[in-house]
Amino acid sequence: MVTDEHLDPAEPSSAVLEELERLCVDLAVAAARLIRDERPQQVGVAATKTTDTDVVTIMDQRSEELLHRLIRGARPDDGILGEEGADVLGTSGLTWVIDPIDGTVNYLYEIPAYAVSVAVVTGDARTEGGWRALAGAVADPSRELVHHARRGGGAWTVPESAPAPGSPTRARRLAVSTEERLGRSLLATGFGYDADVRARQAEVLRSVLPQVRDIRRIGSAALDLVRVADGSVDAYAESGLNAWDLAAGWVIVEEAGGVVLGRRGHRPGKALTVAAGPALVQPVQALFDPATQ
Ligand code: LIP
Repeated sequence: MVTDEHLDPAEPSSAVLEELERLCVDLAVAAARLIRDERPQQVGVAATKTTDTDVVTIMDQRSEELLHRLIRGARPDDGILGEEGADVLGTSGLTWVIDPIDGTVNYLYEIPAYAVSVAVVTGDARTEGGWRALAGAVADPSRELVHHARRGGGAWTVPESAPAPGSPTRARRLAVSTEERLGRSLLATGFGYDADVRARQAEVLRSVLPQVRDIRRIGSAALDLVRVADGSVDAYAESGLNAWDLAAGWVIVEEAGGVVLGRRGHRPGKALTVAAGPALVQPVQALFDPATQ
């Protein structure tokens, strides 16, 4: 099993972490402005991926191109891994893991719940369980907010127009909900694009629904994780996530006092990702993890 010690051979100094966090914020805000301010009247589907409903828009592509260019300019030795195909092997040991639009279906339908997720990770970003995020930012263009964290620095929300990390006046520090009772918990979740996977996820929800207050399907995993971090949902669980869906949100949840788990004995990822406050996270894991049933 990969442990955190294996993933952190040499943790960067706090000054470097702060610089990386600041860059995460700047990059996420730049892409957020692009997809909001240059959104065409008709967005249109540029391509499909795993299924006919797993779409890529021209703005996913433009956003990833922008992030790619800015990262190459600022940190030429780092790697890049992006949802729409960016794949650069770096030499520094750091990799930028980017989702240029998380919540693409919401973006396509003009539902204001989509995000840009930017994280910088150590370890092997291409191997599930092989990496650990050092800093991350999730920009929410519809609300003109950016949520961000770095290891040891707390989790924060700032307005897009004043995104300097630690800005004393306008930053809001995030903290997970203190709800401990499963039956009172508002649980965010999401579904994959594949019909068979969705059928299995619906089956799991049959047993979950009677045991929680209610569920929410927001449509952006990155925003679901931010909602756990700011306490506006109590927990989140989903299977099928990729590194770019969860890298930034994971560090934000942990810095807000939460815990992110996978299936029992595994790191978070495709099989399962669960996020909640410390008292709630294992009960929620048990609802979704067949290994605990
Ligand atoms: C999507 C998520 C959504 C999840 C989907 C998908 P995309 O990302 O964030 O919440 O349920 O399975 O992964 O495709 O919009 O970047």
